[in-house]
Amino acid sequence: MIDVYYWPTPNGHKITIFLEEAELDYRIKPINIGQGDQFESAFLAISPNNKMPAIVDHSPNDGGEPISVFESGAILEYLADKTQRFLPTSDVRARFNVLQWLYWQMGGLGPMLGQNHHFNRYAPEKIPYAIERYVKETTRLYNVLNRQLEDHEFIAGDYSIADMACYPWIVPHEAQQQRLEDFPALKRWFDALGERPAIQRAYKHADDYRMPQQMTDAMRQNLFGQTDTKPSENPTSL
Ligand SMILES: N[C@@H](CCC(=O)N[C@@H](CS)C(=O)NCC(=O)O)C(=O)O
Repeated sequence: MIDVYYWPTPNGHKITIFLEEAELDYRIKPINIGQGDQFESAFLAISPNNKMPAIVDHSPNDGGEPISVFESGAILEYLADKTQRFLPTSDVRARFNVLQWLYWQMGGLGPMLGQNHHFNRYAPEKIPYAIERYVKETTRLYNVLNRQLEDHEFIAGDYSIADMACYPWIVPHEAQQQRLEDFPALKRWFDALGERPAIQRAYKHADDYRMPQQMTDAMRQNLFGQTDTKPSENPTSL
């Protein structure tokens, strides 16, 4: 059994996608990041960076004590190693082809699109320079992915953890001010992945854990207070 510390964000969806694709037994431990659950000490013991997702695998392959992993890229790699699926094991070229795209997602696509979301949707003031910077960077990254997908069915060889890592970040393309029609190969890949039953099952979890549409001040403080303690309970720390 695997416990998944989860909230329905792009990084959270990556993990439920893998677990559904591999049909592993798992249970969701919701971490309501608007409410500040990420600052609870029991969660910090698993995920010291106070961010979800994280997992605890209660039956690791070595038969030993439970293993906990934080950082979505590391979790995907762990699960791929555990199941020997969605990441080549012995072919070094194929393995690192997947890993280079996984780390491209972790170091580029995710953080940059996260800033796009922040300045477009959440920032209390609209800062044109910041919005333009991250929308343009999003477009550049979409073009990188589009070019890769022009002559590849999936991002890196067979369907892999690289696809699982990138897909959830393309789902909110409209909010990121992107038109998928401008990226035909990316659109073809995106539509094909959206048909996968495992991805559809993974996204169903989101229905159970919706954030309210309107962000309250306390939610804002918990999400963007930039402290490592629960800021909504200590507003003077802001
Ligand atoms: N690099 C991390 C990023 C995780 C991340 O940014 N999680 C966000 C939600 S998508 C979070 O937990 N935010 C809560 C906070 O910053 O307090 C990963 O890929 O796991």
